[in-house]
Amino acid sequence: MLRRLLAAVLASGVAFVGVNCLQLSAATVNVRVYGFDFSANPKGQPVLDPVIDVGDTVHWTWESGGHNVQSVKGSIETFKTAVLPSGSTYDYTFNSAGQIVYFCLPHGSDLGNGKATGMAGTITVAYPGDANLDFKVDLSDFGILKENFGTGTTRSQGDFSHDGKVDLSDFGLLKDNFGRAPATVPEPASGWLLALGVAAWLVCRGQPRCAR
Ligand SMILES: [Cu+2]
Repeated sequence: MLRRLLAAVLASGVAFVGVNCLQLSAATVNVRVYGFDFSANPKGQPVLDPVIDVGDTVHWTWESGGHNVQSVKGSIETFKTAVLPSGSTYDYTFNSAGQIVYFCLPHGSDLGNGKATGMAGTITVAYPGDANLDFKVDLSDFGILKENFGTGTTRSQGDFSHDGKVDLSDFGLLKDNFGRAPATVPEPASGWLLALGVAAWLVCRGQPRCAR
């Protein structure tokens, strides 16, 4: 009896893993260049460094002149502009997951250790499904999605489709990206792990004593 139940749950878990959902299309994210800051928020609001998905483009707009953007030495993405006047724009598409630090040469400096000081910013580039921003999509991300399923509203809670909800479409994106990690990060994850995680979740649902 127990074995039958387990088989049924596993089957439903695997079927659930098979859910096919929307593909995330690449987005363009705005960053303003002004004063001595780079910010995804408009001027007057708190300075915000954006979190984007792999494949997204950052569109910098110079709201004041005399600045440039350039990545620090050793960055996984390399870009550099001239010092540009107000009204200029620059686009760069980020295809590698990780944290990219950049700065303005006239008003900041490269510290040489992957960090920058003065007028500097970061672009955090993550795979869809990477809720905790460790640049891997694994069971810990599934755990976060599970905790916030139906209630979460933000990317860090599992809203990978950017629709303000944590739902099946987000699970689909996590599933499609499961196991992704930069080449330097060993990642033993496989679809099997996710299937087992989902099966455990389904077994747990409706059982108040089960640790979620
Ligand atoms: Cu500057």
